[in-house]
Amino acid sequence: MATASSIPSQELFDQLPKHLHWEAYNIYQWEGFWYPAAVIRGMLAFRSNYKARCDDVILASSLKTGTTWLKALCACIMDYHDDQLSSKNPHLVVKTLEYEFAGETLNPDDLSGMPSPRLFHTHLPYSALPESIKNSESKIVYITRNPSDTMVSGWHYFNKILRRNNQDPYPFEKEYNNFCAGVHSYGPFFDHVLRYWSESLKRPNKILFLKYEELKRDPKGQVKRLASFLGRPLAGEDEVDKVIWGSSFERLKNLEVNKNGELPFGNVPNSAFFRLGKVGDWENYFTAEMKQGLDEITRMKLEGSGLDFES
Ligand code: PAP
Repeated sequence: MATASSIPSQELFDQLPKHLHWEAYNIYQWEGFWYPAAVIRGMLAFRSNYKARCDDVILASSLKTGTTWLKALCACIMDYHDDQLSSKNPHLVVKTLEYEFAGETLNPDDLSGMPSPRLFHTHLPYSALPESIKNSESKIVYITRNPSDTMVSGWHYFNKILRRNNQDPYPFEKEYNNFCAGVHSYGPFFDHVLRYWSESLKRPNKILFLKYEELKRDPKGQVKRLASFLGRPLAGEDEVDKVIWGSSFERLKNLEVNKNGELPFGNVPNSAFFRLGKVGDWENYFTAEMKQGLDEITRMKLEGSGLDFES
């Protein structure tokens, strides 16, 4: 197996464009996107070792766009008699593959021994996925969120996990500028979103494209759409309601495991994934100029794509 640690060397990273992320660690530009070194190693091991099955389901998202919610929703839909979420954080129920490969906590034998259908997640952009995922019948569900709320959510998250020792919060404006420039983990945000969007238009049976705001506005309609796409149509309104409640922010945030637990990698507190869970919190942080600036970038990037965001 090409292990995560065997590729690539630090010398190779030293030759890549790099950026000091949150005064904490470097992120590197690789094939057009920015990642920490461990994620690049994990991505390469994932690519060389993952063999997709036709009934795999891969959830995909950039950071802070609804990953935790989508993991919980799909866990409820695919496994709703066995409520794993009551005792496990959604990130342990549905694992993010490049992190597992980076930590060498998953190997090809574990993967091949898993019963079907397998449910996984990745933050990788479409272009970086293993060929076997792109070319097989396996399904992909992508979730995105309006860029302003995504940026604000990320600023809170990294303040919580990277600025623990009574440090001042990272300057909001700096993070805003990095986000707008696309220099952030798994960024540029718009390149990430647009490729999944265009693939979902080309192959709607392969890729389902969801928006955080639509899920908030019409949870019943979106949950039914998701369940049908996964080949698990829900029998009646009761089942739809069970999925909505089972994966809801209010329920998950208040579970003991998410109030006090920690993820095994990086000592990330589970509570860091449940902050506010609302649409429009950007209003409490952005100046009028900031909103105008990011809206203008959004308009330019999305022009002609048919995609839009609600904020
Ligand atoms: P990740 O990419 O690091 O896994 P992700 O789950 O995408 O993070 O983003 C976290 C955001 O989703 C948080 O948003 P906020 O900062 O604006 O509050 C978090 O509160 C929100 N979130 C987590 N779980 C749910 C849920 N079940 N329903 C709605 N929003 C949720």
